[in-house]
Amino acid sequence: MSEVNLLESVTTFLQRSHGHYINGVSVLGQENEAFSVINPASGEVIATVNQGGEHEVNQAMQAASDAFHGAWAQISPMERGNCLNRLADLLQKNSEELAQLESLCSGKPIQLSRMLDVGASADYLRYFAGWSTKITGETLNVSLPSLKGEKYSAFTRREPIGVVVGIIPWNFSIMIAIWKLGAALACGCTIVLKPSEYTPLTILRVAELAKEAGIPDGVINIVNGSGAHVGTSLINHPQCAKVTFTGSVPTGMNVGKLALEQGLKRTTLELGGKNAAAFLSDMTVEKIVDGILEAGYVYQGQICAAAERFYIPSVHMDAVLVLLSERLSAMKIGSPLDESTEMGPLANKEHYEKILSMFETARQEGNEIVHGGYALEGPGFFVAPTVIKANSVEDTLMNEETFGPIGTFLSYDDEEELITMMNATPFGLSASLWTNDMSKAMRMIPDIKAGILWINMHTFLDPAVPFGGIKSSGIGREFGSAFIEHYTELKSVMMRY
Ligand code: TXE
Repeated sequence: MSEVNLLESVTTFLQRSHGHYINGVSVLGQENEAFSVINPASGEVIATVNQGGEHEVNQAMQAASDAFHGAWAQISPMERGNCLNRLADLLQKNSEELAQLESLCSGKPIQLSRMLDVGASADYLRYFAGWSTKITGETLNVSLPSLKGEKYSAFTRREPIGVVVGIIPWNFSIMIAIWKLGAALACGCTIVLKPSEYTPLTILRVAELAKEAGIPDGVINIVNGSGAHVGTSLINHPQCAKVTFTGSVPTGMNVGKLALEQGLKRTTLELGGKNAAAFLSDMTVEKIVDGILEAGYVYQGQICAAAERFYIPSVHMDAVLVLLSERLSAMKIGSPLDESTEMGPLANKEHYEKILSMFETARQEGNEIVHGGYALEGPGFFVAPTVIKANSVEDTLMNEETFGPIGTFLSYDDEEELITMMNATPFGLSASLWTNDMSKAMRMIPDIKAGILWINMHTFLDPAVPFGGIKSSGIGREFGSAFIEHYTELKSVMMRY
């Protein structure tokens, strides 16, 4: 396979002047400053995007509020679902254009962009579309005394929460935005999205498709700019009823604190962690290595649910590290636009520098770098996939999220001790347990502290299965039916008659 040819629509889109998407129109905004979008595979500027300011924030929030009370409130739940289904159709119709844009901006291998940012996004939209007609309350039995023959009845309603602010990271610039907007729109909310400064482009194109899908103006708005400025202004805005955020733990904590201070605004936080993958001794070395590659190295490890801590039975440790190093050496690292590429660059320069400093930390702490641990030559932000053998659970690489292609390994002998080690973290987004002994797995499931636990698999998400973290990895759940309570308020109605 070879490098894909860029579509003309991709080149034309990149050459346009970019800013924001407000009330159904692409606008450049009033600010003079622009920031550059850099292709992480080459380090070159591929587009510029205008920075937003108070004016754009106010316009977008007003448009979202008007649509919430107006056009979006007028249409039936069925039609809301139809809108999301039509947007899913258009994502699929424009699949290659969107996938190429995503790969150019984020360094994601093109096959993954096609499968996840476009293919899975369409599936998520269709899932949320189905929920739009199924959001219900309950009727309740009331036990109040009836002194003069009066009767009582009560019911609950799930009412859309209002204007949602969605703050998006750079790792899945289409898919995570779709998670937020699909959930919001299915529940009858409207949304203002703030993409990451590193990947501000793709969702602007999706917003244009949303208009083509018949989603009324103002229902989806996008304001580009920095987190500290535009992100904070959106959260502070009086018309913001809820914030949904995906990103790093420190930023998420600040966002959550600010939203609470600004009038207990509802908040969903999906943050990172230091996820564990543990293999029991009945697994073969080959199966363990297959599992490690699935859990830790897809998309350069830049997936919040990916594993970074690997626990291997001591009897298998040496053989696992040898085979894993062989498999990583054979991995094709290169252009994200080459269909045979298995690993691309890190998504941006700051992240690349952070990963290089993590290699340094591991060396300083006396960890053994079994494979990789260095930057690759040439332009772009490429590093070698890396395998580190830790000395103890205390080591930095066993505790701090790298968000890169770095697996840190520790051996164990005792399965009781294994669970204690897996849980010894302030985070709890995901974990995986790998064994052929399902009876043992079933007994261990309640003791492993994570929002999502995989058995013999890792990182796979499905719209029907709730996703979110415990402890410092977040608040709230996306998908399943769980998202509904985060995008609606529960109103109780009591009646005497
Ligand atoms: O993330 P941030 P950054 C990790 C990863 C990476 C590190 C930093 O380790 O190296 O975080 O990346 C917006 N108020 N993850 O700086 O800060 C910001 O503009 C409101 C893990 O990109 O979390 C962007 O849109 N918003 C992660 C979004 O928040 C603010 C995915 C995420 O930015 C803000 C990405 C503020 N004060 C990075 N400050 C995961 N676990 O999924 C920033 N933002």
